Amino acid sequence: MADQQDASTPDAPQGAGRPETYPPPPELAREAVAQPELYERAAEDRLAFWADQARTLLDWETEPTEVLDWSRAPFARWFGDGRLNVAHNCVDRHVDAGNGDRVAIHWEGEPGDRRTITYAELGREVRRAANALLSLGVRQGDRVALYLPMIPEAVVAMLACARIGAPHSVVFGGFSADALRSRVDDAEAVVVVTADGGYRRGAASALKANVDEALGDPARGGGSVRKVLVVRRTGQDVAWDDDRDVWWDDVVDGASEEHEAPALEAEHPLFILYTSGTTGKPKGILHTSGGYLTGAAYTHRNVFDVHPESDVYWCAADIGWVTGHSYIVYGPLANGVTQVMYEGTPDTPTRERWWELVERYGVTLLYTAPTTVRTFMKWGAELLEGHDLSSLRLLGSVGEPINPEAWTWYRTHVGSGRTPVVDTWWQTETGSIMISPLPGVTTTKPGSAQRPLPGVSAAVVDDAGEPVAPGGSGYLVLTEPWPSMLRGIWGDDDRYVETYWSRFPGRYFAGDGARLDEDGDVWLLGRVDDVMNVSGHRLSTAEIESALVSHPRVAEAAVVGAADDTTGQAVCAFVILRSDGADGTGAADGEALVAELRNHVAREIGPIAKPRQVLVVAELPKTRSGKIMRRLLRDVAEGRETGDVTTLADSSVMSTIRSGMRTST
Ligand code: 6R9
Repeated sequence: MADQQDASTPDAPQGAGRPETYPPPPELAREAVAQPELYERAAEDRLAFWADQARTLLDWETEPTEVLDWSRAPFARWFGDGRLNVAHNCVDRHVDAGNGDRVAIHWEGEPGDRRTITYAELGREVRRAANALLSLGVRQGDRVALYLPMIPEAVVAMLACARIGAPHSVVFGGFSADALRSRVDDAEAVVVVTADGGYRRGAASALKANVDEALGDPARGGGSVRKVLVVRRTGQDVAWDDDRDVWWDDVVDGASEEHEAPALEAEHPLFILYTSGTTGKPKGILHTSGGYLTGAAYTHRNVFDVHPESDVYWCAADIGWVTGHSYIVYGPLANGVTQVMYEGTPDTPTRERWWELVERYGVTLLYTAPTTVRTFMKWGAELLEGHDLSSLRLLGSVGEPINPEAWTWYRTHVGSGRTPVVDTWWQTETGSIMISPLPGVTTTKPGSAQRPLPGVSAAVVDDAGEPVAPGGSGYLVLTEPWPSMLRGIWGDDDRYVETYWSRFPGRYFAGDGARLDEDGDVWLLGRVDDVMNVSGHRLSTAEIESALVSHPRVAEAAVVGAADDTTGQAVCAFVILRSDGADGTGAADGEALVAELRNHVAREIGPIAKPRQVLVVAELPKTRSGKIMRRLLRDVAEGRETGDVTTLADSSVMSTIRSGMRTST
């Protein structure tokens, strides 16, 4: 394949007959922040290693002498006698160290408006916002819900909450009024910070209107929310309740710039972030201060090889997800790096928007999701060709397994065939990256997240909880507590114990399937509910999707296991074709192509994996964070009514798929 040849030009992949691997570029190996002895130090004394990270990466008002208190396992306390202020660590201390003029955020709105914010300016804005929240009656320990677009005020609001010790609960701006209501209610938030709207795909979304709907008629009372603080972003008309609503401009701009950051206990709650579980009710994942910030700063620094004086970092996530929390706000700012923040979608106004941003700001480190990489693949590499992407030196991936084709395309076309790609596995619950290559140390292997980071202990175990041997597959568990681990599920201790610590007592059950290869590297196989069992063989949806995407006609694929009378489950595949497909004519569509794709999978993985059905579709149902909702595809494959579609980014996708199927049969 052309892609692979390109990938091998600057540094030849190692090994013949095995998957291609890429050793770190020699200069990076010499100069990277993380060197091989990091693994040795962590292995020698894990707790001393973490204590050392906490002390060296963070500024403590009272340095901790305790490391881990696991006496009430699985409820952990890390650095329990330490005191610090998270916002001080993310902003003020960089100004105190003489770096106030360093750009913290190069922000770009979707319509093209720009703001450059230095650490000194960010500090003033955070202190003003902290005073404004206090003036609205927010007290230490009160929860504040944030429902905002990707604008600097989102970062400011999070840090202002952190500064005064009011845990925030960020609700993704694409969520509905219903979703917002249930999260506000569960956390009993006293203030909601929102905006009139935000820009996405050329249109202004209606955030304030959703807040109004979520909170209902204030006259009825009953809810916990006392004030709604509204940032003016789009200027659109909004309904207004004089008693409840206040403009950000009115209360923040005029507030004092003076605010003494209180030293809070290391275990003071920092935020709640809701994530979906296997049941309908979202789980409020609770993170606290000292351990979380240690994990975020440590992983950001070492996985992205951060050099704050020279790097320009861009994490293209939304602050509504944990990736935005740990790798837009807390990790990067704790490390004092300069970053790019972008409000909108990659195709507005053109499909070259990202590459213009990389060029304009000289982005050196880029972190995004496989689904985005595959979208760029679908659009075609030509779109990148007119852009100078030579500033990029490291690429990261997160959110789902990245198939080797997408990994290789990312490295070849975005990374000009020379940058390391780090595939980072972690979860809302883990708070920070757990499994990932270290860019100056690890010889990377497309498609594998490879090894637990120094200080992290993971294993792949079978049904009985026994570690599998190299070559085996099973369940991913974390075998020792870690500083940025969740401290619980908000208001539901039993569910915390039950969900994460009961399947394999004493170990954290991640809910992901994984395989260990012959080298002992970890390959994530998707959620265990996405692992299929076909005639007694364990097959991963991700593995078959990867095989499908390796076919030149396929841009994206989603595979589900559908009930089958003979084989237990059967493989059912949904594929989107590439617009720049091999023959370009679409002539081989229809039955011939379906047969070809089925055979292709059989060739790539084995006849057992051959899909029973391949359905060509125009779109796949995805959550707003880009995860394919296989549950809905399973409904289609099994001929059922589609279940709850409220978390879909585009709720019309399912009817498109169904009507497409009707016309094709
Ligand atoms: C950070 C984030 C967590 C789930 C996780 C897993 C999947 C995340 C992955 C990955 C394979 C990776 N996941 N990173 N799977 N390789 N590099 O995405 O958090 O939204 O809580 O999702 O995402 O299935 O269990 P969250």
